[in-house]
Amino acid sequence: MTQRIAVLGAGPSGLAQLRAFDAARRAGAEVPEIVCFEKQSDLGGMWNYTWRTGLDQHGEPVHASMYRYLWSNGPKECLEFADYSFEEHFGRPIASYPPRPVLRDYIMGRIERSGLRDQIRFNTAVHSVEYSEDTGKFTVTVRELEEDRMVSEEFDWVVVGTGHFSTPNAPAFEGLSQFPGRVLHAHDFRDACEFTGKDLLLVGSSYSAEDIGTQCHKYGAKSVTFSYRSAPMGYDWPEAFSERPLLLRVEGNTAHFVDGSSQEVDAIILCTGYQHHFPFLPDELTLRTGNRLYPQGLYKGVFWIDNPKLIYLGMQDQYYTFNMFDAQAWFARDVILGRIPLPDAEVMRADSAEWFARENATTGADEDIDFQAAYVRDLVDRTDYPEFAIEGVAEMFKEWLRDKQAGILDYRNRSYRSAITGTLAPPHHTPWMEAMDDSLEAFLGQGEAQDAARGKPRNAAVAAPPGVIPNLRPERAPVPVPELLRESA
Ligand code: FAD
Ligand code: NA7
Repeated sequence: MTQRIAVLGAGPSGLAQLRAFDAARRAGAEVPEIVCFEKQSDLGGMWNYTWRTGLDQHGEPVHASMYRYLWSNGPKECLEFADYSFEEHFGRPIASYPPRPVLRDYIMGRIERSGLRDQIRFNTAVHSVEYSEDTGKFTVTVRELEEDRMVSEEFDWVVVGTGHFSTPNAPAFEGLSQFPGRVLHAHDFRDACEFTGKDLLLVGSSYSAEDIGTQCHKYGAKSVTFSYRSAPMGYDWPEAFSERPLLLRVEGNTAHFVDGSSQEVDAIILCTGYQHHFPFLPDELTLRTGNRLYPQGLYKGVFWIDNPKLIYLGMQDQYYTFNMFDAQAWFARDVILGRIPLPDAEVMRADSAEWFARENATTGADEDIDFQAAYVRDLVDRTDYPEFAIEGVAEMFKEWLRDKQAGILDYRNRSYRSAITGTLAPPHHTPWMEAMDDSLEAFLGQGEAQDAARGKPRNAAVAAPPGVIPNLRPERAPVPVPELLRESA
């Protein structure tokens, strides 16, 4: 009898699983029946925007943590699918840092062109997964949201691709309940314009703090104060920004920090990260981990060692994203198809422990990047996922870190070379700080919409001499192309 696979979630991870099986089917393999359950009404996962916060119209938790005007926080060349380039999707090269709708379009394009939409049951929230030792099968119970009906089906395999940046980690601080301004977690942040003219306090010192802080500055916040627990971000911040140690308490509008300093603030945004949260899984199948590069309990970062018919995709902290999810999905596919045998539990545990120790031994971001590159390499080498320059991409990530150090408000104006097509991305028509319109049309257009928004003539992209990426800020000299990117041409 044909095996059945339940894929939970139609974000980049779940969709990678659909694409992996489709690639095998196109190559002549007989593949299992796949049903993908997605509680949203469309595919794209986190990359779908909604104005909603809290619970959705069906009473389900809103998944989205992305906000208006969000632009990719890393070069698109670092996440490009090895089997579907940006150039193939858009028909021409595009700039390295697209806004959210452009990346969503790219994610969706690969699935639409493969005709895989039919495998997804939208408006269907997974409510429970149970495993029977007797039958060796999972019972997946979903709520069909539009009909408000519970339905159960049996599956041989379950692939969890429900993401881990949706359930806030929201610590309490003394005095917050009396604070006269708005207090929210990054998960509920939607529109920087709400904070124009305000003094903001952002607790946290990672991606959300950095991105929400710089975005609020871009849209007119008066000041942005970051409060860190472990270490400041340490960028060369413009005057409107400051970094303070951890928030101690709030009295009225005054935020007090552990070093005795204080600051008047109008609103507080907790950029304190997320929890891995799987309310639909029983205890014995639940992954419990912090946001780290090698969560424990998983073989090759995907197979639940205690019951390897349960697969988790995308549960790692992420430098690599879409291409890593693909590498995982191809590996999972080949195990399911019987092409790759799984070793016994003890061997899986030892392998996992080795990777875990290796992650613990890394010091600093460059080594973390190399660690994740090695992990992706380990997976890609075991399947027929198209080869891509994984180590070259790692060097791009390091370059990206240096770009951010050089200018936290400028780094998105840089260009990178595709590891898939070899094309160097053209500069965007508008510097990021002046690009107020994040629509796909404005991004792919010639910059007229941005000119109108800025109310001034366009700072046209100047043709650069070979080997030089034009930097669109007029007051700065052109930036030399890093050696490593030129070499990979
Ligand atoms: P998700 O994209 O989160 O998708 C999970 C899917 O599962 C969703 O569609 C959800 O509706 C569905 N789901 C959840 N629970 C259920 C359920 N019970 N039943 C049915 N369906 C369910 N990555 C980058 O590469 N570049 C960036 O610039 C970037 N910026 C980010 C900014 C923010 C604010 C956040 C939060 C993340 C960002 N990321 C970025 C990381 C991003 O999460 C990944 O790119 C990617 O979306 C992860 O894919 P996923 O499929 O694992 O999870
Ligand atoms: P991260 O990267 O997990 O970072 C969480 C941050 O929150 C980090 O700076 C933590 O400090 C801080 N944190 C966590 N708990 C606390 C408490 N109790 N008090 C103070 N500070 C705390 O999450 P992000 O939301 O920034 O990024 C997640 C994804 O969203 C990412 O992929 C992005 O692209 C967007 P620490 O450094 O651990 O001391």
